[in-house]
Amino acid sequence: MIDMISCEQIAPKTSPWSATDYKSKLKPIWCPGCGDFSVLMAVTKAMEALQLAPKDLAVVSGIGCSSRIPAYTSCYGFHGVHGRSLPVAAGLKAARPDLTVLCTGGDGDGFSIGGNHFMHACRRNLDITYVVMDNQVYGMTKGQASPTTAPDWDNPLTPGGTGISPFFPLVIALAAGANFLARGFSGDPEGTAHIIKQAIEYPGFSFVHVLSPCVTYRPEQKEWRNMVRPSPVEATTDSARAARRLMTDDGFNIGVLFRGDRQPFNLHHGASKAASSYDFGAQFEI
Ligand SMILES: Cc1ncc(C[n+]2csc(CCOP(=O)(O)OP(=O)(O)O)c2C)c(N)n1
Ligand code: SF4
Ligand SMILES: [Mg+2]
Repeated sequence: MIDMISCEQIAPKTSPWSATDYKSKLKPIWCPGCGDFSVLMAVTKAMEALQLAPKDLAVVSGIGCSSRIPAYTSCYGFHGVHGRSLPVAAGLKAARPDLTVLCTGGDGDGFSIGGNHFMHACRRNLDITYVVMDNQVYGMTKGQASPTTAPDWDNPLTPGGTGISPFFPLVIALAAGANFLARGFSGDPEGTAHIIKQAIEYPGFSFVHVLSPCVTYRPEQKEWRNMVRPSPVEATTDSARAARRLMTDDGFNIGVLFRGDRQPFNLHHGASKAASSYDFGAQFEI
């Protein structure tokens, strides 16, 4: 189901904005202890740090527990179709380049059904920020393995594990052309907020991979708290160095990892009067 809401109705205040001003009146229905609560907090704290008026912000998502973020924020929101958040975000950015567009979702939404869109969003490099809450499982549909699930995760739906190598989102994003790469952890909402703020400020396609435990279907992920660490090295601007680091990374280094120098996609590239949607439509008039 697709919902579009008017932010003027629910965020009538003016600046200065607090993190609470960016929260909607809806109470999240996530399981107690779900990492997504902290990611929501990080998103609203990043918005506060940026002091962007809610009318200038849009949060777009697909389907999944993590994809409920637009319902819980008070800016423009679009809770759309499974795996299709990035095409919607791209279309919105193309039509309204003045808006800050944040796309949010899960590992199933973004890397499985939405995997092709993920690669091409990186390649296209529109000025969008994509925050993925990775819990290495399909939480909403009760615990199936996702593309980031380890091959030996033994559970009733895949006894003995899938036996399939996982997808490495940051490596794929780098190879496909994303301009800013970072990893966050839901257990550190302040740090994640700072990362999301930097990602929004950075030109081009920014990808923030957030480790966000699913306490219901992957309770062992509570251990991530003891496994994460700040990245031992500063973000690099060299894509070859970033590739080497990411290929040897164990998945628990937190921070900004890569800042690229690609120019964001020029929305006016090749645009001409003849190619405008008005004239295109006119070609089909009968
Ligand atoms: C086209 C389509 N296929 C499948 C589904 C069922 N479905 C809903 S959410 C989901 C997976 C969600 O996993 P993820 O994106 O990792 O989010 P999480 O719930 O873990 O946060 C699936 C398969 C759907 N809604 N639409
Ligand atoms: S099923 Fe998992 S991801 Fe979904 S709300 Fe519960 S803890 Fe969070
Ligand atoms: Mg998931």
